Amino acid sequence: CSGYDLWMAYNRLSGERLAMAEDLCREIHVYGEGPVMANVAAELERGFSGLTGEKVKTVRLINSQRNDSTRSRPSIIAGTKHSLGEMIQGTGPESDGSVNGKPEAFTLIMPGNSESGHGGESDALWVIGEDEPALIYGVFELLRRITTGHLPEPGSTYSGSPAFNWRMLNHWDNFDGTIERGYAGKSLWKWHELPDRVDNRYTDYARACASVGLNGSVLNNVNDAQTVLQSGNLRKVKAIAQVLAGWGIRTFLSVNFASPMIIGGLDTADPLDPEVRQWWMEKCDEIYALIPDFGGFLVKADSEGQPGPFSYNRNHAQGANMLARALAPHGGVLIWRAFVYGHGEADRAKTAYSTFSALDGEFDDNCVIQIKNGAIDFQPREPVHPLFSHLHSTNSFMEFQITQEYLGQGNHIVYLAPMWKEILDFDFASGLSNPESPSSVVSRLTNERNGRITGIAAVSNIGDEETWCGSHFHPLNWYAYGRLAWNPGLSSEAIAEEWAVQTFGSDEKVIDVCMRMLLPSWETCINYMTPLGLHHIMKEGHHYGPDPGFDGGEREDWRSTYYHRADRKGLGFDRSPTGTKATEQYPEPCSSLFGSMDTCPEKYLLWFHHVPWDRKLSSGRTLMDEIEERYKTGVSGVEGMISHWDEVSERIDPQRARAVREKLEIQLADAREWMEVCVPYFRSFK
Ligand code: BDP
Repeated sequence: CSGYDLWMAYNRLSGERLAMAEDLCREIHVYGEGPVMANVAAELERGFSGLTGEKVKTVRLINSQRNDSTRSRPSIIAGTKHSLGEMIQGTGPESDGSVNGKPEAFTLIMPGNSESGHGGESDALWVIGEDEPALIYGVFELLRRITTGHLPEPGSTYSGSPAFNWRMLNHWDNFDGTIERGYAGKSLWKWHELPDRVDNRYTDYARACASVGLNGSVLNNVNDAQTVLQSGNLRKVKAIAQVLAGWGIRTFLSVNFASPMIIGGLDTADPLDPEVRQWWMEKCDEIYALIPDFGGFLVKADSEGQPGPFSYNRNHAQGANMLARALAPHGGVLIWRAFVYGHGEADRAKTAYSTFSALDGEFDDNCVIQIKNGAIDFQPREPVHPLFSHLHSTNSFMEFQITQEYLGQGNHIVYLAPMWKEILDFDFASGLSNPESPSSVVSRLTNERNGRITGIAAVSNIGDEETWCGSHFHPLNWYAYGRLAWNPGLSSEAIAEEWAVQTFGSDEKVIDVCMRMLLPSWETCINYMTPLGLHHIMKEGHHYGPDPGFDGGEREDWRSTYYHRADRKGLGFDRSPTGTKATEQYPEPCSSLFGSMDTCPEKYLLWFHHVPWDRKLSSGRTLMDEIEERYKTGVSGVEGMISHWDEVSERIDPQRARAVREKLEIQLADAREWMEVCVPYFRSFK
């Protein structure tokens, strides 16, 4: 197995699951026409052919103007509310097929049992989509449930709809084919071949995204957007957008704020300049004429050297609104990143909050502020970004990073769903994990009051390697991100298990080992890299491997020593009221909880406090001894992953077994290096 098929391998089932799949695919009718419907029919055919091991030939795409001569006894009927029309009012199953009117919502209606007395189409399994994307999600849900053995009960109805309106991948792909922070080969997008040659891989990418419910894709890097809006490039974008649209995915672009100067020949990019506004309006007209379902723009402005409104003495709201107004007539969304720092704050962690909380309420309705999960930069663990507690009148998206820039990149197997859930479930009203609370991050982000736009984004880990993401296990994080974006209530366990069954098959021993490797892997990584709230002590620039002593380079806030602040007295960054007061950016009770060394959760201790070396922690050990213990635990965690894998490697095809073993060996060597570098380094201060 090369890994190319990801979690859509559709391996032949056995036993009861096989019998069920065979029964279900007897005759499949898909009602509708057009590219999405054709894709739905093709996926059902592909899925059932794989799952049953026999070529399924009975998938028929039926024009909505139903011709009675085609009447037979289908086993699956799939369509949208619109394409099924009258069929779901009365003549079909007892349910009216209502999918609660929400966009992208689907319903699966299971056939009744044989005694139910229904004949004809009532014996069919119905997949009904509120709209075309919904039908795609319904079909993938069905295929997933058959594969994992979780079909709803006979006669029951199951409905699904997404928690967030926008579920996006952000690609940091450059036009020269490289990927910023990409660890899985080159970019998927072959710009030099487009638009004439449209690689098949775009379709498989879109299928994979759609299978987990993703519906937006930003094609290019926020740092490589100077020329994307040139007309020739837009025609290339259109070719990709057409493929993605067939799977319910809208295309977005990262744009450079100075585009009117770089490609438009103007001498300013001032957001209040009429010519600049006009330029953007015309550019948007051009884009939408080519790509009518274009999603919108993502902008990194006044951050790490990217141009922005500051050059003209304008603020972020003025910059964002100008672009939003050019997109608004077409229904486009403007996503503006909150990743800003380096404008005179003593603590980098505080900048985004101070900048954007002051502008709450000033952004247009089609603007969104996209905020990284933590206030620094995708560290192995960060406390939640305080800005999520504060934007009351501004749309905001969560930004996660799937690509493991700071977590061992393409080499370390680290399952990230537990990290994302820790952030999403965080409750500002208690400082604990409580997703149900109205003040939890997830409640705040998904609350649709006043027609807000809701969404979640993540920086992709996808490249053109055979496994797509760097190893056979790395696609799990793409999968898990999509599943959580659809339903943040899913557990990390459930997601890992369904991924493993779809990827490796249903051998219980293999699944059990995958779970034992994956579930603790994030804590293991934190232990061998940055325990107890340490952060940003990686090697400079590429961020792989330890360099806690790094004290050079151009910026103070890129140095390891800036973050850990080790000295004779202790270790950690004092962000409490005796330090930079970053803890005061959190609402109570979090502000007090984090602000005191006595109440601060140990996982964030060195993030918020400068802690004396001899302070006793909850284990009874001193800070220094606890640090050493954590690094050791991290290393033995990886040793454990290897011995688990060895238990089942013979039950897995040799190619994948070997490839995973090799990655684990690298991970172990790296974990040891982290321990061997960091423990003596920190001890040297005592
Ligand atoms: C940092 C990356 C850098 C990105 C930046 C960003 O090191 O490559 O450009 O984030 O998010 O994590 O813009």
